[in-house]
Amino acid sequence: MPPDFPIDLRSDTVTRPTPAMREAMRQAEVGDDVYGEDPTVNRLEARAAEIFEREAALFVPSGTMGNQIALHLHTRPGQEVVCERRAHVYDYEMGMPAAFSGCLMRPVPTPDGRLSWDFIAPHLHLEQHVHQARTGLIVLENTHNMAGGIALSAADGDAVCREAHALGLPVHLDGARIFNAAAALGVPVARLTREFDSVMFCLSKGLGAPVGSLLAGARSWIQRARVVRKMLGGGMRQAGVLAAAGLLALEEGPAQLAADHAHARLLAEGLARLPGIRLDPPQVETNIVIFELDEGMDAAALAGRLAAAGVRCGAVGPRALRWVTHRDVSREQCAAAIEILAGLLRQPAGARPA
Ligand code: TLP
Repeated sequence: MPPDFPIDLRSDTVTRPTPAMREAMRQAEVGDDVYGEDPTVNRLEARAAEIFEREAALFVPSGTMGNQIALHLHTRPGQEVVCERRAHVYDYEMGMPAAFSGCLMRPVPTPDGRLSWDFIAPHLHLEQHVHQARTGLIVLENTHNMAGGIALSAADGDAVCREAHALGLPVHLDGARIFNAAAALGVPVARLTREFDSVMFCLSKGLGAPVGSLLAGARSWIQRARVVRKMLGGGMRQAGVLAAAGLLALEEGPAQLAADHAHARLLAEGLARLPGIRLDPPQVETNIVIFELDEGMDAAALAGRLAAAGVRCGAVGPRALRWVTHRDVSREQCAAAIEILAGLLRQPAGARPA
């Protein structure tokens, strides 16, 4: 049977709610969450806090809002936030650290996205210098999206938190895909995130919910986060219809991720065999495959040709493409995506298929 088209590898955010999620949404008990009266939201927040072994959690509309609430609470205007050079908080959150929290980002380059203490330490400003902004926060990302979905181990996270805390610096985790890291490493999310001051994770990526992320942390910190969520217009009223899907994503989503990771490995192995493409398959640890094109090739143009042939993906650099696996792409679709790309690479860029 031919695979379904289009094959959408743009992101794991493109999944549609399952029939079970739709049914749970239909049946969801709701109330006004701004008054704390939505029983389904309250259940989701309690369950997230339990899974992450934290005092409390807060349902937010998006990962971006969750990260920016955390940044706002951990910093003061005029401070710096240290992150890895390709971090989502730096490149993809609309300048909100500056716009909303008055902070400057201090992006730190690393060869592979692993922001260890040795990379961080030279960029810290601990004293209030007359010329330099003081460091207010460190942000790690796990998995690291634009570093090819690499998973940071519990030891990696613990080490940064230990050193930062010894200097009185908080550390926030952008754990949009922390369940992918947990699946890849075989370690529970509570263990991977234990030492961080706050954690954001998304229900709306590999776990398959239509909307939503959570912040987890200490009870008093989450109470303050609730206030900042309202400032940002994130008070969602009868959000139980969304939380109902989120609860299913939280309970049943993680089991799906091993298949997504196997599909990403299949893609990586297929891509590595194609001419003009550079990628080291063992570097693909989770559901994100980023690959480089040889000199003279144009990623945006190739993405356009792929889309015309039924494979949707994004250019993440002038010569880099990102393919992301998720519950709505099958093994057959992954195999077909490789075949389609192989066919395009055999044709000169301007040629039309017969
Ligand atoms: N990432 C999206 C795009 O914004 C790039 C994607 O398609 O991967 N942290 C990380 C590590 C993320 O990858 C994302 C989304 C977010 C935060 C923000 O989540 P949302 O989209 O819910 O605001």
